Amino acid sequence: AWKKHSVSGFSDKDGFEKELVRHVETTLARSMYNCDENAAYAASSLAFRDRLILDWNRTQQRQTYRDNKRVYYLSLEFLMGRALDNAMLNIGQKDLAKAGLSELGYRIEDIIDQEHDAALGNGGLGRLAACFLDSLASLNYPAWGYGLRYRYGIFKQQIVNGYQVEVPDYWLHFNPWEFPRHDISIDIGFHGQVHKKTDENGKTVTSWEPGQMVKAVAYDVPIPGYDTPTTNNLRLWSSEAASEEFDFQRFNRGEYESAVAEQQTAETISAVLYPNDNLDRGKELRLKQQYFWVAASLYDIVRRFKKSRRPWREFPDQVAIQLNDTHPTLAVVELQRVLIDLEGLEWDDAWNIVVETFGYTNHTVLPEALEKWSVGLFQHLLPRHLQIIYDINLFFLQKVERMFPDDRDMLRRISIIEEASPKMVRMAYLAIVGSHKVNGVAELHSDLIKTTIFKDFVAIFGPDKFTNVTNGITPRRWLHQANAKLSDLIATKCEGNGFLNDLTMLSKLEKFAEDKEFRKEWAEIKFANKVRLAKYIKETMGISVNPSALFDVQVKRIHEYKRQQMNIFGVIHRYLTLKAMAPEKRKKQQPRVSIFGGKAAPGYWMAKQIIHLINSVGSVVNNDADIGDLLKVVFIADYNVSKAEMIIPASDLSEHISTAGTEASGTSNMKFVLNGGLIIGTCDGANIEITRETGENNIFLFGNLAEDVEDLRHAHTYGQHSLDPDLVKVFDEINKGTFGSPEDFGGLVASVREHGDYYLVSDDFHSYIETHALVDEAYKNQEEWVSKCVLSVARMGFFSSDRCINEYAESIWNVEPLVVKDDA
Ligand code: 26Q
Repeated sequence: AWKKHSVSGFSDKDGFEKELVRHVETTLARSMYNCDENAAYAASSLAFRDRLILDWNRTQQRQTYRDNKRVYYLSLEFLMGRALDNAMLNIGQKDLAKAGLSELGYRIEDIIDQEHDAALGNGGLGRLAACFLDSLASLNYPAWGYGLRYRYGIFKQQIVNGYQVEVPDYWLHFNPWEFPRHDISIDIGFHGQVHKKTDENGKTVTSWEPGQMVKAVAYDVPIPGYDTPTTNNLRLWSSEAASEEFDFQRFNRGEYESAVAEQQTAETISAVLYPNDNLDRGKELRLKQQYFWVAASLYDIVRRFKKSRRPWREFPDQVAIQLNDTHPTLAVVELQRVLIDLEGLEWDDAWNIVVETFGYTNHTVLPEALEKWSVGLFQHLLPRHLQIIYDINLFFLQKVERMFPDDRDMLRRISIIEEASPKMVRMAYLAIVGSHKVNGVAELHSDLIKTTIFKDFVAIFGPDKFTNVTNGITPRRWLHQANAKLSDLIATKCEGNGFLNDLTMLSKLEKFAEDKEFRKEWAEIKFANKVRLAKYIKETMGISVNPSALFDVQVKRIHEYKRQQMNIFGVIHRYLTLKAMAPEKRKKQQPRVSIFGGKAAPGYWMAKQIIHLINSVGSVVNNDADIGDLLKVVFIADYNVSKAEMIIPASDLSEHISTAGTEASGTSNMKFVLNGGLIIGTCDGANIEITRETGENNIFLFGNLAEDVEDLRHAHTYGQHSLDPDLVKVFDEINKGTFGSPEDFGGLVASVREHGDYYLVSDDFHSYIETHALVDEAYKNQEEWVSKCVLSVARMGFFSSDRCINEYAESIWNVEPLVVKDDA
């Protein structure tokens, strides 16, 4: 029978140790006398992996046998981070492993630390996909993720002389968490010709004869749920040369070199994750990646459906496919192609199936991030798909013309093909037309897409097609795993660990916000987390920071819209203010550590200048004897999931300060609050809902509102832009050379001064500085500060990705959990 937790865990710590030793001695062919931490990590992983496999097989058998509707989450990014810690916790056997490892002479933290992050994503969108997989499994939904098995994840960031340097992230030297399925391989076509024939019934049959074939090979990754035997599957596709036979013939013809070259070309498709976050740069290889992944995934899904021998019209009753942004939108076209060209369905019947099957999640309103591909590129790479897109567009335009016969401009605005030169395919429009639901990721964002970029589509399809599902995070990784001590303390006041499955149970903490003893324990945990981070900073950068100082953290991708530049300008302002003070007064100021982290896209020049400025300010401020511990500036290199697990629990204050209306949701804001930190932020994305849930007194909001942004930008363009006087002082100091050659930061200053200040740094600066002063004031009263933190955590239940996944399941997918208590 299925127990509440994993059926397949170890019986006891000795059972675990035995398996660990067996893997060291046989699988790894080493001796226990020569077993370093890395080998102990490998063996521990193999031991836990064996346990997962049993649950995984049973879950898959059960799902196949019951044949309920399944969810397929298509995402080009899965930012998974480490797997061992997560597997131990989800199985419920980390304590046992800790005891076993300790008996063998290892500290479990050191073993966990050996693992290389699986970094197959850029930032928010990729990490969201990973949180969703955790929730889908934990809630027992029959669900698969589909993605690409990149050979290189997001680059590793080094800081050299204050500048970002990118190093490739080859992560597959040893990866026990994936299972190659060489038997599951699919040939994917590109290029070639389209043929039209008339069959014996007079019906036109279209076929595509590709000019190039590439083979997709499946690699499966088990996704364990928390406190349940459900273990779902993440299938990642790897590209290989299509047919060895083909190469062999060429080899025999003496074309060895060109055969090898072709093989390498094929392997290139899944070689590297594009490191752009919120930016579209129409590269041909990226479109190839998208089609390769989408075609392989759909082939797999369709094959699974066909085994059930149901009629095609039941496809949407068995299959829900979610498009994580527009990156997989070709799936809409590919399914239509399969149904009409290969399965012989009529256009309308096929199209109804397609639309019922897909849901589309939008993650951005930034114009530079909205995907477009040139018609010419499509014609060259996917000629048959281009025809189908034209047909989809034709039928759509005809419908709109009937609805709005007098609005001539409407057709131009909503056409899937943008009539520019070159002509472009607008992927978001294709995704909307091809899906039955479109959702944004936080309330403000979902409202904005309805009133701005997709306004016409609301008029055409009606408001019910558009919905909101506010993002969430998994409390397993982001509380239980990252902050075990806080999680344990919470458990003592919330009747045990139940809050990890039902985060609304955190509300039981509310009554302890005024409990002195509880606050003391709470504060001690925060302090210990800060000590751990301070130690890391000392060891990796040689900078001493005082763990009693206020830790002010901004960690996320570097982007002008996220406004790290405003943060560092604010730090400079603080530095100048401290310098100008009489020593007596200075001594009384609140000590602070400003912590930054995040990667810049390699081609994003302005983002790289921001990193350089932060580091340059750090080397001046950190070595100024007048300042001492009152202000330190630290840039932590190579921010990633495992670093986030260390940094977030150590924050007192975190910064979520995007120009209002630009950050679709943000999810780290939720992680910081859940770990007992407060936020300084703008009225943007999920900050607004966090405020509503936790209370206005427990967040430091500042700045202009989204509704005012357009007018402010307009004013800038017409010269009505008087720079904030405090910001002018900051610029003057930069230009004096205090932080190195002013030319190095010329772009940053000019973007505010000369180029219209698109992100409203100057407009928000005063309110930002004032609000930081309020933070200093509030932090002086530690009792009250901690009580704000406790209240906030108590009110964070809404932001679990479990709530979020249940909303998708009900309002978009129409799927139900497969309850595992009774055995199938
Ligand atoms: C597009 C075309 C070509 C190459 C790359 C891309 C590309 C890649 C990644 C475009 C966008 C992304 C990532 C976007 C992203 O992470 N968006 C974030 O999604 C989070 C989850 O919903 C939100 O919380 C953030 O607000 C949003 O910025």
